[in-house]
Amino acid sequence: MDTKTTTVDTTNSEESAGLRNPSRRKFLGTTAAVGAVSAAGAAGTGALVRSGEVQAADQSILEKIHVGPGDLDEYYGFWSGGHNGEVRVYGVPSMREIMRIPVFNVCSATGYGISNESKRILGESSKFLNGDAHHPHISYTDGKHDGRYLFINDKANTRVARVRLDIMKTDKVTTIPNAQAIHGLRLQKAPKTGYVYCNGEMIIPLPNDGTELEDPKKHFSVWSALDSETMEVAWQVLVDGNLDNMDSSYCGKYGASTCYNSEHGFTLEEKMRAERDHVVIFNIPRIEEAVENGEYMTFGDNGVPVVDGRKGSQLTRYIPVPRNPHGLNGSTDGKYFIANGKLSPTVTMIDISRLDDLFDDKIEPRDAVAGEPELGLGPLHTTFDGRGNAYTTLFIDSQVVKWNMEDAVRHFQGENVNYIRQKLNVHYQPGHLKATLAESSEADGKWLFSLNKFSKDRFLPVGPLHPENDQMIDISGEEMKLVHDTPTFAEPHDCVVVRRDQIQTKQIWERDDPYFAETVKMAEEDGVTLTRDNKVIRDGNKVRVYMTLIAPEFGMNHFRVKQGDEVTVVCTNLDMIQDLTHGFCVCDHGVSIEVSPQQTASVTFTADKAGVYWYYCNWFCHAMHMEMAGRMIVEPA
Ligand code: RUQ
Ligand code: CUA
Ligand code: CA
Repeated sequence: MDTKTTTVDTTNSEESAGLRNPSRRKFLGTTAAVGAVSAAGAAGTGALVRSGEVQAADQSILEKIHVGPGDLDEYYGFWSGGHNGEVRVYGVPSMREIMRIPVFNVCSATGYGISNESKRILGESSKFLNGDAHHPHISYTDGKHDGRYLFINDKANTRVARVRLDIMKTDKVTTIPNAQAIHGLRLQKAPKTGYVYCNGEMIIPLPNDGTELEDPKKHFSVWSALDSETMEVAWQVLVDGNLDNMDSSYCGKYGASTCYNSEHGFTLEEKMRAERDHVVIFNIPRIEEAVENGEYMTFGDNGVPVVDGRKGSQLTRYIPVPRNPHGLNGSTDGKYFIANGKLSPTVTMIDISRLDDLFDDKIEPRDAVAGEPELGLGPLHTTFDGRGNAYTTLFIDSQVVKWNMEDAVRHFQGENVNYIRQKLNVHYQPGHLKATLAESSEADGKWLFSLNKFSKDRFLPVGPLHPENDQMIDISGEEMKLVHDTPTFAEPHDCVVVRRDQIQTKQIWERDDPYFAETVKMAEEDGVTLTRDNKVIRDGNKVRVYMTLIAPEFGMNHFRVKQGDEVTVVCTNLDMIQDLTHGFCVCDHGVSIEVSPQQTASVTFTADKAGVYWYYCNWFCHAMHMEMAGRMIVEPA
C-alpha cells in the first residue's frame, strides 16, 4: 500500500500562524476574522466580530454552559498544570477552576513538598522543586473510568505520580529507572487498571553511568509498566528509537507508541533524516511471558527486568509511518490506534483487529494500516465523540478538523468518499484536544476542548509571557461550535473530562487514612494520643511537638525549644465540620502546612535563631481566626 508523506515546510508555519505579527488581527483584518467567525456561524468585521463570535454561539449554547450560582457542573475536568507540575480540577461546562492538586511542584498553600507526609511521598525526588506534567489519566474498570486514581507523568524529572481521587491528593511518586523524560502515559483499560504504561522519551546509554557517552547506536529508550497499586516498575521493554506518545487497547492486549527519532539522532537534522519513522506495537501477554521465563536483562543496580523489544523481537512490531509522528490515540470503539502525522498532513489508522495476525507473521506491518486520511497541516492529537467521528488538532493550520473514521477507511480502500466533516478555526496552534469521556468506552460527544499553545490577542495583555487558551467547543450537533475561551497557565498539554458521578470524594479525613499513618505510628511510639494530647517530647536535640487544633485555638499557646534543635510539629485538626481547614505556619522559618478536618499533618525544621517566633493559622477558619496563633520560644544555645 502506498503512503502519502507530504512533508510540510515548517518555516512557513510561523508566518501562516501569524506568530511574527505582533497583532495578528490588525494585520490579517477582515479575512481572518470572518474565517474565525463563519465557523461559529456569524458574520461581521474587525474587532467587533470578536464579541460577535460569542454571540454567534447561539443563545441555547450559552444557556448550556451557564452554571448558575450554587449549581453544580455536570463533569469534572482534570487538567495537567504543564511545567507548573500540578493537576487542576475544573467544573465543566462552566470552566470554573475548583481545585489545584500539587504533584511535582512545591505548594505554598497546602505545604505539599514541605510537610513530612508529602516528602515521604516524593521520596528522594523531594529535592527537586520543578516538574513537567503532561498526561493525566483516570483509572478504569472494563474500559470505563472508576474514579479511584489519576496518574500523570513528569517529563522534567522522569517520574510518574498517582493522585488519590477520594481526597484529591498525590499519594505515590515513582522515579523511573533506565529512562529519561517520561512523556506518553496511559493506563491498562481492561479488565481494570493494573498497569500504568509510560514512555521514556530521550535516548540514553544503558546503564547511564558515564561508561558510554558518544555512540548514538548505544542510546535507547524503554517502555515501562508500573504496578498501579504498589507504583513499582514491573518491567520495561527496550526499543529502537525513542518513544513519544502512546495508548493502550480496550482489549488489554496491546500498547502502541509513536517514535519520531527512529534515526537515534542527536540533532534536529539527524532526527528528520528518515523518510519514515514508526509506531511500536507492544504485545503485553508476550512481554509478561518473557519476564516470567527470565528472558530479561537488568541495568545498573535497580533490578528492573528489561526485555528486548528492539526490531526483530517477538514482543514488538514496528509499523512504518510518515516521519516524525506525535500523538497516538486509541479510538473509543476499540478499533484503531491513530498516529498523528505532525510533519505529514495525514494520520495513520492502525487496525487493532489485525495485530494478532501481525504478531503471527501472517501479514506485513503496513498491512495493519486501515486508513491514512489527509487532514491538514500539523496533525498532533485526536479525540472521539462515540458516534464514529474523530477530531484532530492541526497545529500549523490552527484548526480542529472533524472527520469520519469509517469514511476514511473506505477512502483508503479506493472509494470516492469525503471523510472530512468540518474544519473549525481555533486560537491558536492547538496541541492536545479532548472530548468529554473520550478516554473511555463511554465517549458521549458533548464537549470538546482544544488546548491551544498560543493565545496571542485573545485576553487582556499580561506582559511578554502569555497564557495558553483552552477553547471549549460544542460537538453535540452536526456542526462544531466554539463557545468559550479559557486562559490557562504554563501549558496544560492535556486533560481528561469525566462525569461527576464517576468521582466520589471524602469531605473530611478518616483517622486511619494511610496518608498520615506513619505520623500516627510515630506518635504511638512517643506514647501520644493525637486526638487528645498536647505534648513536647525531647529526644537529644530532636524535639517533637504534638498539638491539637480546634477553631479558633491551637492546643498550645506556646512551646519551648533550644536554638539548633530539629523541631517536628505534628498538628491534628479535631474539627469535624466540612470545610473547616486550619493551617500551621511559623513566621520566618519557611514552614506552612494544611491541616484539614480530622487530618494529622507534620513538618520538620531547624530552630536556628534564638528569639520568639509566632506560629499562626493561615486558613481562615473562624471569626477569631486572626487570634489563632502561638509562640515558639527559642532559647539561646
Ligand atoms: S504531548 S502537544 Cu506532551 Cu501530549 Cu502533544
Ligand atoms: Cu484556624 Cu484559621
Ligand atoms: Ca525522525
